[in-house]
Amino acid sequence: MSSMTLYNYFRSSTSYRVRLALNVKGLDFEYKPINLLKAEQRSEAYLKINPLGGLPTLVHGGKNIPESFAIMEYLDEVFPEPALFPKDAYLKARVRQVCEVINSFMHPMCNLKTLNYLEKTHGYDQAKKEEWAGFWLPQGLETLEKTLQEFSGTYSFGDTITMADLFLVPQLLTCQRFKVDITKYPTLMKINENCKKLPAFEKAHPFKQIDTPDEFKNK
Ligand SMILES: N[C@@H](CCC(=O)N[C@@H](CS)C(=O)NCC(=O)O)C(=O)O
Repeated sequence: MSSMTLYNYFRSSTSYRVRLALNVKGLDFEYKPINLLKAEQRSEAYLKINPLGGLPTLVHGGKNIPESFAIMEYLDEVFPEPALFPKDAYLKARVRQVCEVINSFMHPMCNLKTLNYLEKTHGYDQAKKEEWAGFWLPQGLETLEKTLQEFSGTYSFGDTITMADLFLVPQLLTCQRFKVDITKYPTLMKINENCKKLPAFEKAHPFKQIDTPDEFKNK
């Protein structure tokens, strides 16, 4: 049995990021599904390992690590090959910038707890949620497009996969889910298409997981 367990959910973009990091590094892990729609992330047992009730959490050698970015940096330190950051300090900072735009600005806007709050407190239906997403997410996409026009090659930073790609691809799928038009961003589209061809990305895709409902399989 693998010494790593990932508590995650097929469609969670933060879970998808970590699956990508594990696959890129060729690491085996046990997949523990936590169903967000059944609020399993707020069960007493899960809150013991992740007090904020967010996915994913990695358990490695009996120690748990919540927060996707913390998990991915940990994996990069413990399993350094292939490296997820460039060696150059400036480029490394710009890779982190991309990750942060996604992690701190874009992801929280359409997180389940944010949308649940809007629904319960302000009566948002699906159309209003899409309008909300359509206001916030393009601001992040424009920033990413401008940034990656400067740095991209085949992938976000030149021709080597970095942490930036592992954040970008899942976030673009979330944008599509909320009907945000990603075709307006040619650099992001190019990177997305190139990444999606890689086996590590194919394997991590939300529609290919053990907890993927039948309606999403083989799409
Ligand atoms: N910053 C955290 C966010 C974790 C998070 O909230 N993940 C979402 C899934 S993408 C979640 O579990 N949401 C549950 C909820 O909002 O109740 C991370 O990167 O791990």
